[in-house]
Amino acid sequence: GLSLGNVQPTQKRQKRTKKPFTVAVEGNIGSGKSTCLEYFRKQKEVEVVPEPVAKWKDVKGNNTLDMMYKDASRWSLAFQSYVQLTMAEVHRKESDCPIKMIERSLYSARYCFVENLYKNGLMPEVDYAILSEWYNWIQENEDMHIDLIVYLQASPETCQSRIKERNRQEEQSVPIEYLQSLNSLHENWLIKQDKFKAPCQVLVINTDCGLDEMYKKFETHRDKIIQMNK
Ligand code: DCP
Repeated sequence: GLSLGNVQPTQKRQKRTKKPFTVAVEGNIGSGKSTCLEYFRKQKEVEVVPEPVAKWKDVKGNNTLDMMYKDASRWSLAFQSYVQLTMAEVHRKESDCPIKMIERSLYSARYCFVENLYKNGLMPEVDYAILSEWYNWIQENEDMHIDLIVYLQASPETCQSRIKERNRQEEQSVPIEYLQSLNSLHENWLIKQDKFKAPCQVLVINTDCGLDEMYKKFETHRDKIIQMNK
């Protein structure tokens, strides 16, 4: 039969020796996460792990991100289950740097994106139930620890204009309502913390501003983020 290996999850966790201070950068599509990561990549204490979006766009030649946007009811389970797998790998990745900075997390995939698809009737209930069970299993058996969330807070209008500007082909059909709904889910999770609780401290940075201003804000918060590791 199929061998699942005999290493128990707790043993796996103990084997993970290098535990960096882990920071997840969260925020709506177009909120400025890539810009934030780009800034922190220049800090010697920080190892940046970008989102595995290139993998999502090429699963044996299939662009699953595009497929999801074109036919969510059909493809969002395939897409989100692959997001979940590749994000679990990001969480598990060790680092030689004292600080590991990741783009998004398993939490936002579940609490914002999967939730959004289901709530808006774009994902069948059975798909939602299966993904949620997988998520719960990962949460119980894998290391999803994060120490700090940097929440880039931006209005849906700001996000929409950045999406238009950068012109990523898959996202051109994303309506403002989708961004509004994702924005509320981020706010509920990270600010109100009603249905889902944030797993750690949240640092909020508003990014309804130009690029120069954004870099200034990241600089202002840099020491705070790096100091927290001490
Ligand atoms: N995505 C999704 N479900 C997830 C994670 C991401 O549908 N669980 C989608 C949304 C975007 C694309 O993947 O179309 C990339 O999303 P991000 O918002 O994570 O990354 P961006 O590059 O858009 O972020 P930013 O503009 O803030 O740099």
